[in-house]
Amino acid sequence: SEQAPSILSVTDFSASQPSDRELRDALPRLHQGDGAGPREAVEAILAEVKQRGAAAVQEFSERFDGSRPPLLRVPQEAMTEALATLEPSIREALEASIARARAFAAAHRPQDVTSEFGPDASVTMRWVPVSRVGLYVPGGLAVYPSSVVMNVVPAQEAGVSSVALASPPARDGSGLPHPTILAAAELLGVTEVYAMGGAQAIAAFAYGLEADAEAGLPQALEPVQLVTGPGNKFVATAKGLLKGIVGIDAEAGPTEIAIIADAGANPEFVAADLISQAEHDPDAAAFLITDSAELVDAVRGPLERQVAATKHSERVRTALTGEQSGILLVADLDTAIRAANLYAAEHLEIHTADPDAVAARIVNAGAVFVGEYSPVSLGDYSAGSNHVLPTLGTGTHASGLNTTTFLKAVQEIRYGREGLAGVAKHVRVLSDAEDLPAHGDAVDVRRTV
Ligand code: HSO
Ligand code: ZN
Repeated sequence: SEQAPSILSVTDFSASQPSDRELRDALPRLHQGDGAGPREAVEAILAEVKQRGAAAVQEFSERFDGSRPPLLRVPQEAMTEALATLEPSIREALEASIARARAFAAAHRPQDVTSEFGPDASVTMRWVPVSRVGLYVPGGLAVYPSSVVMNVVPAQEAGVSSVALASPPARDGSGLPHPTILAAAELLGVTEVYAMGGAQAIAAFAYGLEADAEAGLPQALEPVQLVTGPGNKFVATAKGLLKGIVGIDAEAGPTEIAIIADAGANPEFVAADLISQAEHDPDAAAFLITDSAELVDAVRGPLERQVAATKHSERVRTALTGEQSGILLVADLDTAIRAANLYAAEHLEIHTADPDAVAARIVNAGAVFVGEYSPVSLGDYSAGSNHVLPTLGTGTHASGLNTTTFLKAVQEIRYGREGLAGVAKHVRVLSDAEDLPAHGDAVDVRRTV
């Protein structure tokens, strides 16, 4: 048989002190083709949905998802039925992850804060939830009821009053999203659910859809102000193109895991965790950073054995042999930490003798998993943290989905006659300096009456 390409090729910097530039160049990253993406196709879809509404959404579902949902709006009976027939152990597990996610999200509702600048002068920062949001839950290779939880819970804890959810029709002929998706939504009290996916779903959220009984849309879909949730290339491109009309969260790319491990790390754990995220997608990234040549050797056996035994072996092997995955061997933990910060992984695990000390020095990562008993898959489902996280290095400036994603900060200015008089001369001077004298006049007119 043909020789398979090797899993996780090694870049060896153990005998040198690489500069940031050298480290950055050595990071495993997927080099996307021409970068154009499906832009033209998506532009056409957006225009059609804008013009023809629900009927166009139905047609695109038929073309891309293989089934034309007779009902675009999922009827309440289907929601109730999905929850009633949900396997009890799945319900129990979902309820447990909802409870932790809710406690975590509730803790991050920011306080309104007022800054006083004298008896008659203050400014208040007031946090206001986005009025209406559209949450997208992908179909594709897997079914993600956990993503329903991760999107809905922080929106609810932020106080969003209107939550709509979209997910593509499953390929089971029902024309509805997968029953576990519906059950999770029902469990969370989200009743406005649409059987639609891809770019057409994002367009429907941004533009809204007029009621269309023939398309199974008895009431209009009102436009939303913010769309969140992961999706494929078409969804990401649509979000990018609609950014001016609707708010979006980060455009999530394929899953990434990086692990910083030292000589004391357990190679079985390291291998299992790299494989767990590689399971998502042939484009998923798995990156081991270590100062131990012994660990590089020790992880080989467990990797080969676990990859061969795992259910999605082929997908995992593709991900682990891809240019986006690899092992970086460095001289010391300082360099490992530097590499991790340059990489800015969606998920970073720390398997070292003092994981807290390493974690304290991590500044770029979507989420940090501290110590070898905090695997990423715990965070994917049940830790209480969110699993919608920045990928492709955007962890340098972006945050994972959280309560504040669904809030806006409105600044309230509250000055009285005296308070205004206290700064009037400065406004006058600055408005003249900018050659905008009417600005100063608007203050002075209040001093002369
Ligand atoms: N690791 C994925 C989330 C997920 N895993 C959902 C399992 N289900 C992206 O962070
Ligand atoms: Zn996962």
